[in-house]
Amino acid sequence: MTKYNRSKEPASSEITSKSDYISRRQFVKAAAAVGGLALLWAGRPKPPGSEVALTESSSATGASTGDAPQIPATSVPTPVTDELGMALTSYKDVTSYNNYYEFTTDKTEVARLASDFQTSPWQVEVGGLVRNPGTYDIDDLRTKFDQEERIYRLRCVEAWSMVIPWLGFPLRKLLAEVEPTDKAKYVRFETLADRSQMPGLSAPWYNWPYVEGLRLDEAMHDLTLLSTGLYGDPLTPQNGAPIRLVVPWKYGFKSIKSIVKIDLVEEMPVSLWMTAGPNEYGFYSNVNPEVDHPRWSQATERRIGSSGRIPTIKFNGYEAEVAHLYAGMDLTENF
Ligand SMILES: Nc1nc2c(c(=O)[nH]1)N[C@H]1C(S)=C(S)[C@@H](COP(=O)(O)O)O[C@H]1N2
Ligand SMILES: [Mo]
Repeated sequence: MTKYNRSKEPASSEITSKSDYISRRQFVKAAAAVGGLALLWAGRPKPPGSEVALTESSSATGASTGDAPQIPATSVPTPVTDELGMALTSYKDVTSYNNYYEFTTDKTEVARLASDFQTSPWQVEVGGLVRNPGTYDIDDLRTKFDQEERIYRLRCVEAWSMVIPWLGFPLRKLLAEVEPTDKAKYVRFETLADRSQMPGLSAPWYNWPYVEGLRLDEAMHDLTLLSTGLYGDPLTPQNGAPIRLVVPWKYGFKSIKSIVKIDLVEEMPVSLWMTAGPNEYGFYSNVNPEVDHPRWSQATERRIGSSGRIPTIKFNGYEAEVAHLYAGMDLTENF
């Protein structure tokens, strides 16, 4: 699997050493082998100059390459940034600044409180309005479906964001396996709720278990991922091990962690956040800089690991891929 430099990646123009060069070549090979990443990158619009140069001679120093092997350049970029040229958030930040209310509402304490969370054995029950209900072991899910790498922006409703290289497989592959019936219109997801392991469950003002939902067409979209890892490793407990949803064009809370149950249903599921604050958190929760949260603006965001604020992009930058799902809908009404 891809070998990542887990600290903040230098800009490609700063990379000069041969060992970096070689490890970056291995990156490219791994990415190409995995396939998903290469395809994802190849198919997406790139701003001018965002292409990562892969030949040593193109490094900014112009230093002699000596007897370095001359490997031909390839058009497959290494996973240093997302497709918009935004740097990956460091592994440390991704795994130490987390929202996981079953453990605590203190983002910097989740990792510690979740460190002993039992994520094996683990089963996911898939049922409801399907022809082939089934209980899947996490190990079977990992081997049954090819694990792809997907670099996605994660935009929390609280107006901070990250760029994360996930591992996983599209949810649509699992849904195809269980065969939703014609009656199925929505997918409902549920997180484990184990009071012996999750101290945050003692907060009585949340309607546990954590529940989330998607419309069936949103769930079938190729961007919608069931993630089992990040930075080439299995998920850490604080990031939702052993399996969590990632829906990159929606606010982060839709990306439900540590899933134990997936049901195909006819009615729109009521999520934990819809119950907690119906005026603040809607079912759709698409990232939208034009619709403010009642208590703060959604026009800008704080990228973790950087200073200052950057503009928030409609649908978190995935508008070309997903806007058609909401054609004719009032996105202020359906927030
Ligand atoms: N079960 C569960 N899933 C959850 C949450 C949670 O508290 N419980 N928090 C959500 C929120 S608000 C965000 S922003 C993301 C954070 O994911 P990360 O910690 O992997 O960055 O997880 C989401 N999934
Ligand atoms: Mo969030």
